[in-house]
Formats: sequence, C-alpha cells, structure tokens
Amino acid sequence: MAALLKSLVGASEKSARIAQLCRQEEALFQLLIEEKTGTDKNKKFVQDFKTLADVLIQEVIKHDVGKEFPELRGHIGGEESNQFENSLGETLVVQVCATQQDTASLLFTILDRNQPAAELLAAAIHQEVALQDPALDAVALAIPPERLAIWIDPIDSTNQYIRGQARVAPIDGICPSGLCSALVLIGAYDRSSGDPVLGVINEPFFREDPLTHRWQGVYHWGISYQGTSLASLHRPPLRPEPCVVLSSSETPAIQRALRPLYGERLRFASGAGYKMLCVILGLAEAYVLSEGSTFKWDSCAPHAILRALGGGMVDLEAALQAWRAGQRGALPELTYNQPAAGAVGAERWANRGGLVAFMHREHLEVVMATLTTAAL
Ligand code: 2IP
Ligand code: CA
Ligand code: CA
Repeated sequence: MAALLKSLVGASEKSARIAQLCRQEEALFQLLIEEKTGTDKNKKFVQDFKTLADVLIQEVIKHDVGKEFPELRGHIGGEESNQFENSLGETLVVQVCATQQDTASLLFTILDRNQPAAELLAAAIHQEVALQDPALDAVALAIPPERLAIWIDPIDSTNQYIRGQARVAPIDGICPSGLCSALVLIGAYDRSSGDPVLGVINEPFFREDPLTHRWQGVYHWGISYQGTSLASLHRPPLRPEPCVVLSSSETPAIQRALRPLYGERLRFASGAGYKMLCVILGLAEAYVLSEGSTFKWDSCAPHAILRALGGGMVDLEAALQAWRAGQRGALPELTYNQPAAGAVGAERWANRGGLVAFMHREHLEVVMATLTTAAL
C-alpha cells in the first residue's frame, strides 16, 4: 500500500512540475498567454494547448502508475481523452513514449513544430521524482491494487490555471480565485463497493518564492480503508462560527437558505477541488453544491482524504431525500464505480445530485436541517 501511495504522490509531484513548468518557462508560457494576441489561429492554438497540458498530465500519471502497478491498467480513468487535435486539424494520440527522445518527437508534431517547448515538456515527463518524506515511508497498510481503480483530474480549475493570477488576497484563508485553486487530483476507489479509499491533492501553486519567483507546491494525502485511517493532515476542529464555501455560480435560493446558518460567513471560490480542500484544511466547515457540475474525478481524491480525517461527502439530493424520509443515520455518500443511468459522455460520471463536503457529522446535520426547512 505504501508503494501505491508513494506512486500516486510521486505522479502528482511530476504533474505539478509540468503544470508549474508551463507557467514558468518562457517557451511554454508564451503558448498559454498567446490568447491575448488575438488572431484566430492563435486562439485555436491556445485552446489546443490548454487541453494539451491537461491531456499530457493525465497520460503521464496513467503511464507511470500503470507501469508500476500492471493490475491497475485499464482501471485508470480521468477527465481527458488522449485524442488531441492540433491547430493543423490533425488528430494525434498523446502518449508517453519509451524514450524521452520519442516523446519529444511526438510533442514536436503536436506543438506545431515548436522544438524548445517539445523538449522542455519531454524532459519533465521523463524526469525521475525522488520523494523524501518519512511519513510516506512509515505507511504500512496492505490494500491489494487489483481491488482498486483510479480517477484523475490532471488540472482542476483549468480556467484559473490559464488566467494565472499569482497574487489574489485570501479572505479568512480562502482565495476567491487565482492560480492557487489549480490542483492535481488523484483518487483511488474500491472497484466493487465504489467507496473512495486513497486520495492525493497536489497544490502546484501553493507559494511563490519571493526571490526566484519560482512556484513551490505542497501535497496532501489520506487513506481510509476497512476501518484504518491515515493522513498527512490533522482533523481540523469544528469552529463556533462556521463558514461555508460555495461556487460563485451557486443558486440564489441556496445562498438564501444558508444565510441563517452562516450569516456573513458565506465564502466563494473557484475550483471544485479547491473548495473541498478548504473543508479538509478547516478553512470552511462545508462546501455545498446544488448542481451536477462536478465529476467523479473532481471529488474522489478529496473525498478519500475527508474520510481519512473523519469527514465525508454526501450526494445532496439523495441525502435530502433520506433526511426528509426520517432516515437520518448514515446519509448516502458519493460512490465512484457506477456511471449515471441514461447519461452519455462525461455526464455519465457527473455527481448529478450535487454534494455536501463536510468534516464534522454534527455540522452536516445542521446543514441538512437548514436546507430541508428552507423553501428551495
Ligand atoms: C471544474 C472546475 C470549476 C468548477 C467545476 C469543475 O473542473 O473545478 O472551477 O466550477 O465544477 O468541474 P466552480 O469553480 O464554479 O466550482 P475543470 O477545471 O477540471 O474543468
Ligand atoms: Ca475538474
Ligand atoms: Ca481538469
């Protein structure tokens, strides 16, 4: 288990470096910001490049984890497909090749023959990541990998990643927008029960070094499996004046309904993963989302960490139904192994009923009671 955890943390570190590189290296950064120059070709190209960063990171994780754990091959899913159309209209398959040279050649064709960009990316993709983390080495829990499957969101909050605002002032520790909400999310779940088991959240843009202006990242992990819970973080306390974090597009009805509980302590932030991280870190007591705008790859990793810390994530619609019916014991949590009936494409993996991420069960109950009595 320690080996799988290390492999996922290592993959998240490599992903974070690729995400940082695209913002730091001139040859790559130009590709991200070309949108501002405005020609149609450039617009299309930037569109391509945005997708490419996501697709590439997902392929790197799939490749590295699948190489180490053949049992997981075919069970690693994510937001992106590896089919990619470049600005010349050619459809290419993005993949990690056997050698750095081959990967660079493939990227050269994908990146409109931009050699420096292709070489920089290929070097980052084939780089060895050495983890020095005694806490990871100390984990001794055996979970057979053949029981697990993986969900990846290579970059969550892509819009903020592209926009790239470095300095956004936090409000009570929560950044409403900015690069800090761009996260790498890797979650493992039990293939047969669908329960989240292991999660890694990597924050590539955690801190900017004031001297070098280089980004420094940080990662968090948690495991919750058959009664054993382990995490890189401590369980935060339930504060006397709780706070909720919401999407800026959350419905006015939900915002109104939550006011009596939170007063002025309604916070808004970009990124589904980032809002879940706010609950994990104790910056918010809950994240309430009334719409089906998140997917399994958004919630799996944060959900596993929440469970490792004694929290959880419920399906809002199903939980409200259960609550109204007086079934207030274990409220229905999100699961990860079943596609939504009758849906197609990415929608198959949407968390259609919305969600509530929470750390303290007693707080979840207050949220449920508040929402059931409100006229929604
Ligand atoms: C998005 C991203 C958005 C979020 C949306 C996710 O994932 O996290 O920020 O919306 O739900 O699906 P909001 O910021 O309103 O919470 P991605 O960036 O990977 O498309
Ligand atoms: Ca996402
Ligand atoms: Ca994404």
